[in-house]
Amino acid sequence: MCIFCKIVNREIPSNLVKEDENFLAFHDINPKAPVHVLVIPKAHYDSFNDTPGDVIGKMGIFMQEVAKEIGIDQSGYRIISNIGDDGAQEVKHLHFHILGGTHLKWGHLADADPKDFL
Ligand code: DGP
Repeated sequence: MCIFCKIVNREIPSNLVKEDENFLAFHDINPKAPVHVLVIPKAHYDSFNDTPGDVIGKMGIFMQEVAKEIGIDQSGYRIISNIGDDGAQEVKHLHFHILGGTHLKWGHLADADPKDFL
């Protein structure tokens, strides 16, 4: 069983932010911003690639509610889902990162010089 399924089953503790019948939101163990919340479906899907559209849609509504409840909906935030090897996905259970609580930087994300992409 994957680590996020264990969080769903309460076999591993998490710092919970919000829960409904389909989804969980909890604080990331290794925060990259003052606010760093992970949102996962209770059902296991390996990544965004494998997840039905209706689940993604419901997750979107749930994430809007999370952003409002943690008070970052007006100040702004970023949602990221890492997918597969090139996406640097570590945990193979669909999750979205909600990042905020400060003005986030935006820069190039690859090791190579951006000029090489042109
Ligand atoms: P990624 O798969 O690279 O999109 O990121 C996985 C994230 O999950 C990473 O930011 C750290 C977080 N994480 C991994 N294990 C745990 C855990 O047991 N508890 C919590 N709260 N977060 C975890």
